[in-house]
Amino acid sequence: GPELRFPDGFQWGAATSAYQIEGAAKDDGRGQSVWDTFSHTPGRTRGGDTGDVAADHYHRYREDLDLMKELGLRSYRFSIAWPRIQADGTGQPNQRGLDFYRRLLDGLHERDIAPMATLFHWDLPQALQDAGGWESRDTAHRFADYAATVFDALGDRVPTWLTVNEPKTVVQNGYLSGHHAPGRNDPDAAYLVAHHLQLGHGLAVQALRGGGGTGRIGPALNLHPCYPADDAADTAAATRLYDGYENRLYLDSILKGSYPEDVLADLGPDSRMVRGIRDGDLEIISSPVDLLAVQYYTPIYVTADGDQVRRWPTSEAEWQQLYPDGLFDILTRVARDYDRLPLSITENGLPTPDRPGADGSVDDAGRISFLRDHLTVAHRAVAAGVPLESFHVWSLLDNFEWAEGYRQRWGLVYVDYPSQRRILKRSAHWYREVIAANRIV
Ligand code: GCO
Repeated sequence: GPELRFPDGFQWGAATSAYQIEGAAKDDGRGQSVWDTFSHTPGRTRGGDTGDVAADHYHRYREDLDLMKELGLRSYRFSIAWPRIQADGTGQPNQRGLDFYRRLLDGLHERDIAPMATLFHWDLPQALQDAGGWESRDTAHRFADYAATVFDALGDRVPTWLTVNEPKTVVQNGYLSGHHAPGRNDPDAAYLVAHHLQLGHGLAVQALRGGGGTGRIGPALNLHPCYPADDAADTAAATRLYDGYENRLYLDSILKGSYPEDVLADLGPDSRMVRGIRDGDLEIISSPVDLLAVQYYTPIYVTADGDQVRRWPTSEAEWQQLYPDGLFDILTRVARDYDRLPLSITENGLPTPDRPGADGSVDDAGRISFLRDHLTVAHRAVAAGVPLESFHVWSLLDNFEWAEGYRQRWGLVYVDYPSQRRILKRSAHWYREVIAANRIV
């Protein structure tokens, strides 16, 4: 077939997040986060798993940096744990927490790997949750203060910042289904939280610009292309509204400065969200960004009743249907509808039932074919003119998969948790070849 070569300088990467890999939950003055509380609450995570130790990356980051180098990564996306920087979410920064990220950043620079730092990947300081969490408008201001602190301390070392990771997941999993922290089941609160997360995003963008930061900044959104399950007119209408809640509620506000009318009408004027929008908020939320980070895992098929149905085979994560073309649809759509902003794919990946074989190797053929299929689609999008700069596999390492605990393995690198030994899976060896060749192999 044709050579699927990527543009020169394409940023091949892998992604992680702090609570999922760091462990060291009490080290160096780290405060408690909502995920510590949640995972330590009986019944919340599979097998009672917590992030207390995780992949022990806080202590093993040098070894992990060497693994990244071995893979040939050009970009590494990680997150900064707010409770390491401000144990209670406010006030003077904790120098030891900042020092950890400074050491990590130095290690990346020594290895010529570009850092991409996420400011918030769900580990809200528990003290802020106790004061209302993202239901409280003040949390958005606390987030901007924290962001400004991090920009001051680490800005010379970070070329690209991401603000809030997947605000939608906090809304849907944290406040609708409740299977993520803080474990709430309150639709009216959920959409107020959506507004405040986006307000926090916009205030953080302003903090970077206001502080004279030179780095680029943007949001990290998990986008779900929504398709009608049949040809009926009702199904088309239901799919359109579903798309509003999944995609436009975040894209239109951040990139166009307005919330989608259909979603606002559906929420109604008495909803806490609609009542919580103040004059000027949408100007803040739509402060100009430098890039859009897209995370793609699955499409959604919608029925006339506005329910989801399964149409394609699912992965070990039962919410994930395997449909690579959805990535093409979402990339071309955002490139078309949102001013051709530079795009990064900051997460894409698959859980597989990995186990070392008799010779100690881990043969994750399913992950290789998943990534090959999605990269083929990404390549097609680039050929169609989509300004795509980077691709980050979720994830570098096996890690704490939130409510699923450690059983689901998403890494290119296998982690044997009892010994904390790392093993490059077959997909890691394959990805190294892709990066070296700058094309799909
Ligand atoms: C995210 C993701 C990751 C997950 C991955 C697999 O939102 O950034 O939830 O943290 O581990 O998506 O589910």
